[in-house]
Amino acid sequence: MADYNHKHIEPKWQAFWNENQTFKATVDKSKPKFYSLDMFPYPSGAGLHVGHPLGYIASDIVSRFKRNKGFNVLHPMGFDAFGLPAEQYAIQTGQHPAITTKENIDRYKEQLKNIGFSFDWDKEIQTCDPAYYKWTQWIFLRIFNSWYNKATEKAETIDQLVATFAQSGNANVSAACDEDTPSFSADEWNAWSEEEQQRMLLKYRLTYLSETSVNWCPELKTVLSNDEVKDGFSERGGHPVVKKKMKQWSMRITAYAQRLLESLDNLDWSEPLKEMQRNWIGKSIGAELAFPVIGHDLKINVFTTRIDTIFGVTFLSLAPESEMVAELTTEDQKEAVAAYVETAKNRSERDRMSDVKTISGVFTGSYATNPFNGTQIPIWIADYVLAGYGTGAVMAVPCGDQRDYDFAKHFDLPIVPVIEDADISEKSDPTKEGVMMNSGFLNGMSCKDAIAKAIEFAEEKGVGKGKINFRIRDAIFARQRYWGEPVPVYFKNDLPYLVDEADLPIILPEIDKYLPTEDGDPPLARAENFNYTPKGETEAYPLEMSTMPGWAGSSWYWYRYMDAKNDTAFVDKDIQEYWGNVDLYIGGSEHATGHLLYSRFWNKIMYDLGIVNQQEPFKKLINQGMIQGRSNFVYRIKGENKFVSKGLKDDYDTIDMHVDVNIVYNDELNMEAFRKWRPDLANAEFITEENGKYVCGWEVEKMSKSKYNVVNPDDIIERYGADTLRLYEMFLGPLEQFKPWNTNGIDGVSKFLKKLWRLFHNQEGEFAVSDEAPNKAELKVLHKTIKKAEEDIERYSFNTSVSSFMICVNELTALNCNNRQVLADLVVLISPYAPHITEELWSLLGNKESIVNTPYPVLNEEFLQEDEHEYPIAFNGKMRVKMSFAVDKPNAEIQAEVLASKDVQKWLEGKTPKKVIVVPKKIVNIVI
Ligand code: ANZ
Repeated sequence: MADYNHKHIEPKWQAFWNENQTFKATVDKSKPKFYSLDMFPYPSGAGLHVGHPLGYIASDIVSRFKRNKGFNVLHPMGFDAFGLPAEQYAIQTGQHPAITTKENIDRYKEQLKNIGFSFDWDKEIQTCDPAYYKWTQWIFLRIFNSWYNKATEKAETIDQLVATFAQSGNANVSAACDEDTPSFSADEWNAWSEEEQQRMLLKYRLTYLSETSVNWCPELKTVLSNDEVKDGFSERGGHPVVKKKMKQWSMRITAYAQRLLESLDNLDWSEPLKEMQRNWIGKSIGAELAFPVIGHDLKINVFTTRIDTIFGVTFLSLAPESEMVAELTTEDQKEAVAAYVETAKNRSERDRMSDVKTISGVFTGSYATNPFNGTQIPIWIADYVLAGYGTGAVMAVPCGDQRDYDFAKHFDLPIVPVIEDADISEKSDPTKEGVMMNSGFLNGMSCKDAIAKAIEFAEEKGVGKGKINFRIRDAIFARQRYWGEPVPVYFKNDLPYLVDEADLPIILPEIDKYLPTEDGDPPLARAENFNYTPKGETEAYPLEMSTMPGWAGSSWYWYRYMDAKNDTAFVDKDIQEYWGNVDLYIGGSEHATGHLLYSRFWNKIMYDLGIVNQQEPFKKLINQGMIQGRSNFVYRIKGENKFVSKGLKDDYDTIDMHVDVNIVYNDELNMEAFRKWRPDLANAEFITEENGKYVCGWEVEKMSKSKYNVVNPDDIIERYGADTLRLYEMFLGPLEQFKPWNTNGIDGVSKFLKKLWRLFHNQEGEFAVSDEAPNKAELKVLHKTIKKAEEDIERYSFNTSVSSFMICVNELTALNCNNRQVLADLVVLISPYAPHITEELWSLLGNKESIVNTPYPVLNEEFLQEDEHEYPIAFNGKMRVKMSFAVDKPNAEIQAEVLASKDVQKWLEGKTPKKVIVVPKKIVNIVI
């Protein structure tokens, strides 16, 4: 064996790991555990590009490192396999989404395996597998059977609640429940029919059916969650989204708003990510105030963070969706209101909010009274008021709020100044603003005091109270689509009931077409006999026709990995106890307010119900930055099939054209390959640089097919090997940063591995290491690298480790080091990064066991110590000269040598020093 040949080494060790089940993770209480998790991928049809494995490589390095450090590591991989793209493809081609999904998964697995990850494939999960979604359904049963007790601040079972209702009604129950929940006594409860009781319980359950206003995407024929909608269009596909009322499953995440917010503080996540969740949860401290409507037995409640501005209120505004609109609209305003509401309805909330240019609204014709000073104020309907926030009504203070101000200006409504120095260009912040003026009894106070005083007054008068509001809404838990988990619910008299646990899973039925029915029912309505006959009954009832949303399967998957094949529990209790929570989670920040919030939510419910033992699932989380594409360009002379090299393009009238980066090497175009790239280029001509080369331009852009800048890891592996790919991805820059994929530097990494290989081989290419004791210089280089590598990994700084390996190999090469002991430690250090070549070298060193479980080299600081120290020599405290001495040289000898030195003599100018002070390993001070 001579040269380093990745094609020989890599498949060999991958097969070895596979056969020996090297990465199988089983509970072993004699070792500390480490759970290293990647956000599992949705297997798309395009396969992996080099951006996808970035996070996986980082977590793999940590996982392998932790094994070397003596940890029992769980490092699994699986697939988030339900989802829209496979279903869209099914609609177009008729191919069952299960088939497409399987093909895509197979492709992903092959690609992942080529990269040499230390995954325990025995633990693989696929969310679309009935053996998996049985437990997603099982968790749904648990959630349906729970309610949130505000008194104990946790979820409890519905049975407990039912017992309380039977005994004392709901007077003493403090629950997170629907706003319209009435009070009832035990007698009333007990007198109700089973059906009436069930209907009432729906108002309490943590998952419930209710009429909600949803984001409906007519093109995708489904409801989308807020984070799936961007500027009024679906995130996937960019189709228009409209508001629609629909009976939907929701999950009561609002019950957990405060806890989700509080426990963020203790998580080791990046601050920006935590901030995104905080904003999404959106806690607002303010007050609710009631404005009586003149001539009606009706009050308009508003939520305000600035009750202190109450004397500046000049109108009220309602959301166009408000149920009060009809009642408040006077005869002569009817037409105008109807016309306005009709247009507003078709604009999404986001559009209405973000569109600052068009101010629209309409007067209802009615008036309300300011509860503080009795003034009459008109009631308007306004675009900028959201139905779903606060009370859906705003007390408008044009002098304090920009949107109120713009609205007042537009419709010529009065503006009463009540705050001195108010800055209305920004959303009001009570701590920043000036002093109250012309504001009744609040006059002259600071805003903060005025708020406290006004709330006190409102509470005394019974017109309002202090209130905390959250921006977060309950999460819709349904999709009117086929490719998702069936919801384990059937309907009897229009009321939902749970399927018996013993009958899970409810299997996704076969259907003829993956489209809604003619009547607009979801695709599952096409299934024959999609019914359920409860035990002891003969009648079959229809099952729920919507499926679960994309976030269901991913909201608990990390537990399933621990015990992926268990068919009697979602995870065995002891196993779950052992692996605990995830020690390191790596994934994209695009999941900040979706997956990462929903999984914390489910985890908290399961924790409350005693199903899991951790409050928070992901202790440490890192968002890897995206790898951007590095596009290449050629320059076509306008109207011709002629292309000019970059250096000459300014002499011609050209247009830029993206060219496939795979036929460009170090920015030099492969002209032959270019002619073969597309039929219309077969006769392309080139105007090259003087050296005959065609040089391309480049630019950093998103990696995408349309820009021809997608790099497939398979190609890199074929050419350079997986070890080079892994090292190179890390070498590109800090993990969390966005950075372009620039193949130009990959040769350097590939050369490094060849150099490493050569350390173990002689000139003839034979394996040759020496068994002599290592010398000091070699040990110093090694231990310097141990120190750096370990510190870097603990800080997740992988790029700096790679460069320290490069320096180390260069220094050992310069020292002609082929010492067995030094090289053995070195390969262990590099093995988490480049696992194949290091396994090979490890076995060449004569080891029979895999390098994977070899203890990590131990740092010995002694080898790092400098032999010499450079002393600054100071004269009366001023540094003048520097001299080096062995660190163990006695002070007297140092003093003698210093005084004898020519340079020192010069500075002494013939004087005799009064005193010479030697501070060992620090400084020599001469007093003259
Ligand atoms: C009077 C006022 C005066 C307000 C002032 C602000 C400044 P955050 O902090 O986001 O919670 N608001 C309340 N409900 C609304 C709704 N459904 N749609 C649109 N705006 C709404 O914002 C709370 C403030 O946003 C509230 O305080 C209210 O305007 C407005 F100088 O009341 B404020």
